[in-house]
Amino acid sequence: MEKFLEKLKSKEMAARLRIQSSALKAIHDHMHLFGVIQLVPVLLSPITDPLCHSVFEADIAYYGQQLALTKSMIMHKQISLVSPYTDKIYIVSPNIRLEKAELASTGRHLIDFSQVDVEFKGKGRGEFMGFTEEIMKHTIKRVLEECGAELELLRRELKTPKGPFKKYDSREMLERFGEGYEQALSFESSEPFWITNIKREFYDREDPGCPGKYLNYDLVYPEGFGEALSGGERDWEYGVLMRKMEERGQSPGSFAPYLELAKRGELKPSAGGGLGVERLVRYLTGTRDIGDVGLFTKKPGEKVVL
Ligand code: ASN
Repeated sequence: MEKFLEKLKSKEMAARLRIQSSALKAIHDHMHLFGVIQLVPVLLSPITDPLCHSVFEADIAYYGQQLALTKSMIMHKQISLVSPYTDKIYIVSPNIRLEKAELASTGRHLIDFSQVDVEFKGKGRGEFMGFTEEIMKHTIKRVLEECGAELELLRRELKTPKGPFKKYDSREMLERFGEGYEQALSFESSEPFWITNIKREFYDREDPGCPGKYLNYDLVYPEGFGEALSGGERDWEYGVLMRKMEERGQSPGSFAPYLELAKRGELKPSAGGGLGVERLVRYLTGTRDIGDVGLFTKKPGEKVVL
């Protein structure tokens, strides 16, 4: 409790919260300007993101039904675009991922965090990546304009990136730097950059003309701050989704309503991604430990105080 109170009452925490508030307002303004419709988050559902790494499950039994706490709204994003009248959506979405304790020391993992989750119907990765670069530049610019005193208090030197952000293929980077390529590149970069073509979840689109190539991307912060956003073009066809689930050993029964919509031809091509809110604040404020960026942050394996 002492440690929590000290964090809660600190000047630095107040400065970080003001910067977070300014950044979120800048993001909402940008979305509004481009006609992206805000949805409210889904916290509980029979389906959620399978994720490509293992976490403890967070399920709740309710009147004989098994419901999962949201790991990400990826499938709900695709489903919301079934409407012929909606083509661009976003949500500030809380996600629960009960990560293993080993991840506590990365400085960037929480078990309860929020992401700005975005999806555009009928768009490809080029358009989505361009939009993301603009929102990132606009947000940093706004924080610099509005939060000079707070940045100074935190001794953070922040610059608006010039862009366009560089793009690196994950396989080439793996050969050059080995498994830790993302972090190695992050440390040697001074502007945010993209990693493309990452083997990941069944919903990330595989290039039909080039099997094994993924039309997805991660946006990575410079100065060693690591991943900012992950996303991709999506697969939407029933047969393709079924094949990819099978390849990953995932049971179609766990995604039944989503697959039913795919089978009916209701899902549509789209591209999107999710920008982690706490990671954004971590970068903007130059805070190395993500546990310090918010009031109620929960790191993997640590006792939850509040
Ligand atoms: N939000 C991410 C996406 O749109 C998915 C995730 O967070 N796992 O691709």
